[in-house]
Amino acid sequence: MNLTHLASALALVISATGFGAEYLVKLQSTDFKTEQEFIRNNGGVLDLVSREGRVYKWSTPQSNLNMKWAHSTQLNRSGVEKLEPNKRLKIFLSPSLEANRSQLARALKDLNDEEQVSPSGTPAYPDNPEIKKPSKQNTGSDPLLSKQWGMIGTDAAGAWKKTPAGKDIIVAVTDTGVDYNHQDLISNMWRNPGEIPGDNKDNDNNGYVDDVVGWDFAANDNKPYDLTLSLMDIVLQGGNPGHGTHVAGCIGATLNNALGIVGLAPNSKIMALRFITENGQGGTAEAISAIDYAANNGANIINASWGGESDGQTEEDTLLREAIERAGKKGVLFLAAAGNGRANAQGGASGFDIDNDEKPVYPAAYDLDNVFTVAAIDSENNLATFSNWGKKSVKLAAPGVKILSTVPGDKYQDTIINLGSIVVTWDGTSMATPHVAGAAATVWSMDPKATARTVADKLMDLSTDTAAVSDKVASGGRLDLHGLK
Ligand SMILES: [Ca+2]
Ligand SMILES: [Ca+2]
Ligand SMILES: [Ca+2]
Repeated sequence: MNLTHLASALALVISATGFGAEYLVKLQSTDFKTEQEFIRNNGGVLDLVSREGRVYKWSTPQSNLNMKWAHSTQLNRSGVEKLEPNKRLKIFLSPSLEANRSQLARALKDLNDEEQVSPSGTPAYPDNPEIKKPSKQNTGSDPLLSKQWGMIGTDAAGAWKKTPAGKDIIVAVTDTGVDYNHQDLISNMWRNPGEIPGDNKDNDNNGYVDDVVGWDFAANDNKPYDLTLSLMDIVLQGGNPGHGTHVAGCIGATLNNALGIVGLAPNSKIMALRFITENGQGGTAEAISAIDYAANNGANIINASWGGESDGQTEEDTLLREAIERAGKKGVLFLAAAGNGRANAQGGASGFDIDNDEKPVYPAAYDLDNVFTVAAIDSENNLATFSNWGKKSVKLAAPGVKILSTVPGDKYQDTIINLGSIVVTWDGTSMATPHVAGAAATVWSMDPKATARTVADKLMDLSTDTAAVSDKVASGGRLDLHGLK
């Protein structure tokens, strides 16, 4: 292959992956005429992302577009209200996984040569298993509860006695998917009441066929399964599979089923909305669709253990912001992780900054009434070494270091990888946030007519003053349900 051939092959790969060629367009109207006019003027393909938001994903064959070009006169802006890049959003990975990635790759390669780990390209579990119905479970105490320091430190058990523990509250997990058949989650998955499973029809007419437990916006299917790759792929490809299942367990794992762990709101329901792939990234377009779905299908709370950096041009983030605002108008509380930038500040890879007030991470730093942002503490009440903070933009600190929760295949983990010399634990503001989402569901279930704002205020009031975060978060404290009345 000569150089010219190589160059054209590369160009094909670039345009096929869509990077640089996908935009979000807000049109003045969603009528056929306006859509057609845009395509006639500018070419490419429009896919509807949000009817209420009038947002489309515009895929254009011209892979060399940039915002400068888009703002220039070459784009026909007739009928166009806004145009933004379809930015990549990332889950906030375990910082120790991030920091040890190259070392781990070397160690795993050695093990791989000895055939001790499954080779690259082998999923740990088949994707998209049939969605099972819950069956009757045993009763008995949960054997791993004594190891859940986040439940103990927030007096979750006390709150379960004083409240309906999240009953009738729906929490949408927007993430890498959820193992909806996990033995400790299956009974607490949201079941779409208007949908008849497996009849290939959109019974409730919400635009999604057979959406029984949620939707997969990354793969566009009705099985938002948390696809888990081999350890090698996790390390090489930058993902953190099992992330969404781990988040879901912190919120709503089943109480007293004689199995595993408990979530902070063990009577709440988990709506699984996958928009981040097994490689740890998802598009803003898919995030907007997932947020709309949650708000339109009855979710009270959205958990967002993900985000993106801002380049300071806040106008480029307005369509994600508008989606969260729309959800707010429908009464939805949006829980956002502050980000894990501090680890990077200590010499790791490039990433997020420490102080969200100074250098905002989105959606964490959106100044919206229904956005509630969470930092992470460890079991000694120190601010986690990696946790972002923000006296204005971050509200509360919650448990986020070495968190024990559910992972795909009926398993439980507080440690992702232990190779002896390298130990990677389940850490992150990603884990702190679902603790608060669960606490919010538990508080909300005491008074289902309460608003997102009053539930959030109550969590602030209940927080316990904590020295390490007194100047770092708005409440000056950590999540605590001990004083709940
Ligand atoms: Ca449907
Ligand atoms: Ca799927
Ligand atoms: Ca359990």
